Formats: sequence, C-alpha cells, structure tokens
Amino acid sequence: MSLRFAILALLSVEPMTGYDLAKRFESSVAFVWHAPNSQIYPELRKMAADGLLQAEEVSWGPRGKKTQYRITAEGTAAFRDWMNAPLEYSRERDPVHLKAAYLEWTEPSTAKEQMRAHIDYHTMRRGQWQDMIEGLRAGTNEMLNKRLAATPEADRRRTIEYKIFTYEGLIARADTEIDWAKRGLKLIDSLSGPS
Ligand code: VNL
Repeated sequence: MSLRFAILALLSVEPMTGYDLAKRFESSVAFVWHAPNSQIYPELRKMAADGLLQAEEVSWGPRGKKTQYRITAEGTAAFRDWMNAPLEYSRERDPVHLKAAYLEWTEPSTAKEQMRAHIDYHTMRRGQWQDMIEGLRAGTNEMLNKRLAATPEADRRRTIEYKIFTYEGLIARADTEIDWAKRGLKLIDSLSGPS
C-alpha cells in the first residue's frame, strides 16, 4: 500500500515515464521502500485507473510512443493526506531474529558465520546510506536537485534536511544491528567454547 505513496513522492517533482520512474525509484526512495519493477509498473497503471495519475502518450524516438505519468490534483491531495495521517506500524517479520532464537540448532561455527554475514550486510548498507548523505549534502543527488529546482527557496532547507535525517536513522539502526551481531559472536563463544 505504501508503494503508491513512494511513487507519488517522486512524481510530485515532474511527470515521468514508467522506465524513468523505475530508474529514479531504484536510486532514491527504494532505500526506504524497496519494490521490484514487477510491482512498480502495475501499480502505475492502477494509480492511473484510480485517478491519482494521468497517463499520457508521448513520442519517443522517431516513431515510438511511451506512456508518461503525471500526478493529478487528486494524487497530490492523496499524498498530502497520507503524509498527515498518523504513523502505521507492522508487527515483526524478521527471519534473522527468528533464526537467532533457535541458534541451538546450528553448529557454533555456523552460527558465528551467520553473525559475521549479518555484520557484513549491515556494514555494506551503512556505507550506501553514508554515500547517499554525502550526495545529498554535496548537492550531487540528481533526484533531490530536481526536487529543489521545483521547490520555493524558503522550503529547500527542510526538503534537504529531512532526507538526511532519514538516512541517519537507517545508519543508527545498522549500527545497532552490527553491535548486536558482535554480542552474538561473544555469546556463541561463551556458550560453546571458541571454535
Ligand atoms: C529523494 C532524493 C529521496 C534522494 C530520497 O530518498 C533520496 C527525493 C528517500 O528527492 O525524493 O535518497
């Protein structure tokens, strides 16, 4: 359900073809709302059918045509309403923690390998988020630059700072995961002797 709001967030800047939207999505909002192209294209069609977007045929190349999606007044209102509604939470569905609860079913060496993989994964994600913050701060993020060009001067600072705030939250979470997995490594050793 949140997918359509992630799409509306991007289309609030300018109309895009499905292909351009999918590409931009991947390098911006996908870091907080991951969705494969196989969900994005059908969602765009549904949103047009629901009146949130207007689908327009635009020429592409010498004879080709492409569908471009433009946010409607209804789409803008739906995004604003959603933004102003209370936060929603979903209950945990985390295979890592599910497995952590039953590590007695593994060899200690396997359990430690999993903890190390957890550290590696979150270290990698942390790096991507750090790079994102650097691009947002340096003014080299293409999506943000387009958004800023369409944003009144008085709103630009908060438009930037809230994006940075988002990635800082993800980095803090990654740090917590890394610390937890390090504690896991120690715990596994203390329960089984070094392996
Ligand atoms: C935007 C740009 C959003 C860069 C992002 O993540 C991002 C945007 C939420 O302007 O919509 O990393």
